Amino acid sequence: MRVLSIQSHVVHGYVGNKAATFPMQLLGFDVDVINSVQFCNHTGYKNKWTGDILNGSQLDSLREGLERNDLLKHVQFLLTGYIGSESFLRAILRVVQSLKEHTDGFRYVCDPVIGDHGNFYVPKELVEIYRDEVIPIANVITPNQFEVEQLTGIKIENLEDAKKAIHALHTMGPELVVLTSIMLEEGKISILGSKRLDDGKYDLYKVQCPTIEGSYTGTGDVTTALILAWSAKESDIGKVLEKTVSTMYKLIEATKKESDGTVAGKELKLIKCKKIIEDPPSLFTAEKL
Ligand code: PLP
Ligand code: PXL
Repeated sequence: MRVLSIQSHVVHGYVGNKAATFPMQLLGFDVDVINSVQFCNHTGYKNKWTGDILNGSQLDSLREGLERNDLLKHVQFLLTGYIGSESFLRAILRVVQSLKEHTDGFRYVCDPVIGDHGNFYVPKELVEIYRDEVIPIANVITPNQFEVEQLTGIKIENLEDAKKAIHALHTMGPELVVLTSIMLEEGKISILGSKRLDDGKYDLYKVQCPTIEGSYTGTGDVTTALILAWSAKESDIGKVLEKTVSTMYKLIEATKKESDGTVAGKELKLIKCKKIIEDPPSLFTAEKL
């Protein structure tokens, strides 16, 4: 199973491809990697960052080279995360188009990164492009609460709102919709996963786990990589959520335990958690809704 992953590279630390590649490799995937940026570290460090950004035409050039050497024909999955510009997002659309032509059964797993907790990480113009052009050709999407609200216009205050938003997202195209980190109850985080069945109905599951105090960077990137990997191996969406959430919980717990409170000290302890990623413990049970 081969994935093409188009995300950030950081020299130090674990976000983007540095966070997503290792878990997918551990779970048995070959990962072809395009680095959309190369920064010294993630953008949350106090002395900022240095490095370069790939533009849309440079991505086109890599795609053309891969096409010429017939290297897209074995790529079953495309994974995209944080994308910072309209031109790069449009070049991704051309990659999806090409992969659809080269591989039968190809799946596009899209984390529509827009922002979190009311803050935009990307130019607002990208919301419309995600909604109208990207989500309709994605098979799997993993938005967080803020992203769902931006994409659907539905504010999520309870489970009924979440169900309405999931329905709206399925209607746009994707067969698997995973809402990562929805706040439905104080002190708990809910992850909802919904798969469209052949009869047009949805199989919907919820997993809840306690929130771990503090904020960690790259968690969303690992989450989407795990959803990609486990949903390729498991058809039961409840099991996919259980394995993903259990892995994330242990990973964040281990990171917090080792952290000295500095930004560098809060980098995800991915390597230390190798065995957990490969064989997650059963910590949480998915509830069928
Ligand atoms: N924390 C836990 C325990 C999770 O299971 C998940 C996603 O599954 C997240 C956090 C997601 O984090 P983020 O809010 O960065 O998407
Ligand atoms: O985790 C998302 C992400 C991706 N890429 C870069 C980042 C971050 C988060 O800070 O800095 C470069």
